[in-house]
Amino acid sequence: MTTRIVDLRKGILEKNDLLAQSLRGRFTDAGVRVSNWVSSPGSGKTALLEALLTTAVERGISAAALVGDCATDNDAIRLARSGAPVRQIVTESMCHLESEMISTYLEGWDLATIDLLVVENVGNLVCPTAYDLGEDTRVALISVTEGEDKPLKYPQLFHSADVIVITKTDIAAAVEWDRDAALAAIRSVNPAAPIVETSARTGDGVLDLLDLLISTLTPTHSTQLQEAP
Ligand SMILES: Nc1nc2c(ncn2[C@@H]2O[C@H](COP(=O)(O)OP(=O)(O)O)[C@@H](O)[C@H]2O)c(=O)[nH]1
Ligand SMILES: [Mg+2]
Repeated sequence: MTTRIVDLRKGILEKNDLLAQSLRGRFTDAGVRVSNWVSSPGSGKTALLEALLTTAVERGISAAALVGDCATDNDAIRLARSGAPVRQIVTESMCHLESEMISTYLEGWDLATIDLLVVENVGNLVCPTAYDLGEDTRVALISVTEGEDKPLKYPQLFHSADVIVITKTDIAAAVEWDRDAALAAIRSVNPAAPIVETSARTGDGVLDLLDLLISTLTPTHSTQLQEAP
């Protein structure tokens, strides 16, 4: 029984990885930069993404977003306020996005006209880690309210990230965020990824993050090493 479940999971991951590779080829050919944002629910992905999309639109960067949640299109409505094209993926019982969903929800969009595509994954620190979506940049986010040790508790995600974002820095003092401890925790699982400290409230770090996502980064993550949840 256990062997069959492991085989089934392996099969799902292999199918996902194959489609992700083909998506990556399409993104590269179209010259679109793609990032996959992963964090726990409530860490501020949508708020930061709304600020980032608004800044992109103001600067004439053609940005678009796909956003995954188990239910509601609340986040797509919030993100659409930026003026960028946005589509909601409702996953129902699924705790992560898969490359097939990305492929389906991209239908009708001309990738050649998009500079930056951001995928906001379902809020979860474990499941999305195993699923490559064809992105060039995986972004792991941690808010100052979550505790400095989260990178130690969820090392697979933070290790596999190409960029690490700290969110809600405007309330860091109020929640007694220990910045040095957090940076040490991040560095112990990921020695090299750029770390961007941000606040969707003040706009701090938004431009730095945008610059990183549209610049040329070498993908370093290796989702194939992860076991499906
Ligand atoms: N103070 C502060 N609150 C924030 C910030 N970003 C998000 N929030 C709040 O955190 C909560 C969750 O944010 P949301 O963007 O929905 O998180 P998501 O679930 O990761 O997409 C909301 O109440 C936001 O208003 C921030 O930079 N500063
Ligand atoms: Mg959200």
